[in-house]
Amino acid sequence: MVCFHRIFRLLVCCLAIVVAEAYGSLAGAEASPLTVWYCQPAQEWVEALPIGNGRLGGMVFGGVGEEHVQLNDDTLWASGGKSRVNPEGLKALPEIRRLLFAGKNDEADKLIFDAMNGIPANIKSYETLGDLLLTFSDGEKAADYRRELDLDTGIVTVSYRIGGATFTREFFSSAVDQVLVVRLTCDKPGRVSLVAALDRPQNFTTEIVVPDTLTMHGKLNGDPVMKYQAQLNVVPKGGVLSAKGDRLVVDKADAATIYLACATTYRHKEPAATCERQIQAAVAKGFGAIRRDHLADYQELFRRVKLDLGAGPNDDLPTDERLAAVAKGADDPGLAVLYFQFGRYLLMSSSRPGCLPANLQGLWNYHIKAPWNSDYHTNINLQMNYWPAEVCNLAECHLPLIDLMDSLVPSGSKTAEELYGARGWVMHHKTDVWGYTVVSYSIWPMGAAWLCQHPYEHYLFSGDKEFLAERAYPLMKGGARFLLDFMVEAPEGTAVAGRLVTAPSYSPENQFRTTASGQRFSYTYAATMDIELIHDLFTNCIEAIDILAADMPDRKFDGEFRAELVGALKRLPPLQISKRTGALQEWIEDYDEPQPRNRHISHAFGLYPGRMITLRGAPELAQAIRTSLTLRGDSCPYDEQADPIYNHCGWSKAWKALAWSRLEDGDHAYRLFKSLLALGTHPNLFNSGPFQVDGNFGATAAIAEMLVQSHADEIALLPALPSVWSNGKVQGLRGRGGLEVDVTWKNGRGTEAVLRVSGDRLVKLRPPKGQQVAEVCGDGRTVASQANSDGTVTFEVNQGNRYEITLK
Ligand code: FUC
Repeated sequence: MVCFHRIFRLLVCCLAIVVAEAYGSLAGAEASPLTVWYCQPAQEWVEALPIGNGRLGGMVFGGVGEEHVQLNDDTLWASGGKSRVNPEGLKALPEIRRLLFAGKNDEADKLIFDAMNGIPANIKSYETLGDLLLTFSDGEKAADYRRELDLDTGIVTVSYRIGGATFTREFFSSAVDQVLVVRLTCDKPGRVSLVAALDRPQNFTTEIVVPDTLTMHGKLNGDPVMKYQAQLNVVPKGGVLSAKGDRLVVDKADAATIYLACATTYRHKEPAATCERQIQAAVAKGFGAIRRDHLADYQELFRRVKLDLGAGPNDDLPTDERLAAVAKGADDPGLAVLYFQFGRYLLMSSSRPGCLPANLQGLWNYHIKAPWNSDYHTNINLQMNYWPAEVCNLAECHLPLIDLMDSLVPSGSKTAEELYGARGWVMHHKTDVWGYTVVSYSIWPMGAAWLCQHPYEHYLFSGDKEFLAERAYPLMKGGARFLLDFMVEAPEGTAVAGRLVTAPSYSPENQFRTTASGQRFSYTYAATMDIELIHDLFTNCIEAIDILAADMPDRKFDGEFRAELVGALKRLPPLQISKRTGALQEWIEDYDEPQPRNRHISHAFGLYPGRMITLRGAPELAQAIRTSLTLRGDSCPYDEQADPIYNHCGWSKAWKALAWSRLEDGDHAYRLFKSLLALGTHPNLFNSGPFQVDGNFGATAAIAEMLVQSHADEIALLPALPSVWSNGKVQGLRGRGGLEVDVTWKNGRGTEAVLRVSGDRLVKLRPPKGQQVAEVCGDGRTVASQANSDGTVTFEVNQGNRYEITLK
């Protein structure tokens, strides 16, 4: 049968093109809507614009007389030396458990603190590389100033006019050529004059090596081994290049290109030689070719996803003014699009294959000792960094995280054995690039279990069985193996006697009060999040085993391990719903909560990012977690007494927005997103408090989750569409099972969707609330589909095909 809807749409589309040609396009022809821009230079670091190629980053301030680019290299981590397990830990473990089960929490807490902390008990900081400083002789006064980051090109541009001359600077970090590039031009000849210098807060030496080459090198803070080297070359067009002290001077050139390279001993035996090689190659290749290759590489990733939420009254305002308007209550759909694409930009810029994963600040950090060391926190923050990776079509940017996990397995296995007498691998709530897996102040041996969700998700989205067999499953199996050994049977007298439980157990960064003493405690047994994490990992492992077994000649694979997992799953305690409040309990016992508005929502793991609590699969639990989220509220105090700047916790709002999206309450999810924009966003769109990139990534994932979901064995279209986004279109989001999804909606109702599929399979599609699927077309023909009683339709799709779905 021919698809009539499709023909009708084609006609409408042709008509629209004719009308647009006649009257001119409605979209402004000048600035790309995907531009973050300002009318003034940055005064503060959180106003500067980030660039990055996954490892080499910069923050561009854009001053007229003084340009400042703060620099980062992803490997600039001071090493803490080899970390060790506390030798007292394993001996103390049985006693700690006995005390916890007996409700003697104060004694347990003390023993945990004395016996379990790793040596050293903390890690060292990720450090700034320093600063590139350019001084211009034309003074500060300029007209028509503009500073922008075009997300469609990954290029920051600063432009201004002095007298009759227009000056333009371009900045980008090339993933192809591994150099950071600055291009300085003027539309009048001989007007580019500057002095270039490198600087650092401490531990550095700068020198001119040959007349066009400036280097900076040194060691890291208190570090015996790590050395870094940066090299800067200036290539002027016309004019004169000279050296003065440790600075390069360009006089009266028509244009100049600056190349900056950096290498450290983390990856390179001879960092200086690496820099020299990279710079020589860049100079030989030339600016035009480097820029062209950067664009090709960058746009191949960036342009995979398009989002349009319709026009708004503030579309033509600079970004800081748009943010200020949102803070006063305005809705700005275009700013939401910008924020979403900025999140994708940040991931592409801080996490490319072969680089280290995005840390707490992504790649960008101006400190020697950063807030929380700009490290990897694995009790929410690192995972959140990667929530947009798959759904927002940047799957390769996920790989650095999986590489980091591989690198943690040797030390994580040692820690498992020495601290818990367990097989498999474990890590706690912090790590660095040096394999830190021991306890750092809180015993939370669930870091590996949570991280193990990531390689499995990478498989689920792609369907790449080789990746599943060779990379994902071994990591997951090791994580599960640890938990099987770590869990113990809850003794008589406890709330869940006879069940398998974690002990000690901790619900990240929250505390409870037991009725017995009224004192606050952190440690217990079987915190809800542990049960959810274990359920997730074990279920994923069982699924993975079955998938891999299906391809074996005898259909057998890891059968004994599978049986162990199935047995343990049956013995996990059920999640508990409070008889007092109807909320999902955060702990196994219905403890009193001294911080009812705590920013963490660890027990919501099962809802997002987990799959244990789905709206239709587990309605009672879904209702209970809805109650928990309601009680928790939408603000997220870090600490009631702390400086309010710490209290915006963007990551917490982003997580809550994701949870409400999974509960299909788009307006509530949007409220949280808006509050994150209004209260938790710096002028440069970085997530605020002390900058943490997790909030950016979490909110990016939340926007995707409002539009398309695929966690409950179905593709749900517009499951949590906020009412303010009544018209829009998204293209290129990914769904689990090798799908790419486009959806268009008008007046709050879906009109059509497109699926591109990379494998033969059955698709179960859930239309937006109150709507139905009118027709599914593949190759211009109607595809037979079956309507299910739960409102979904099921149809078969074939590899490489495109399916058009009409909604009614
Ligand atoms: C966790 C959070 C804090 C902060 C830190 C980096 O400890 O509880 O709010 O985000 O990570």
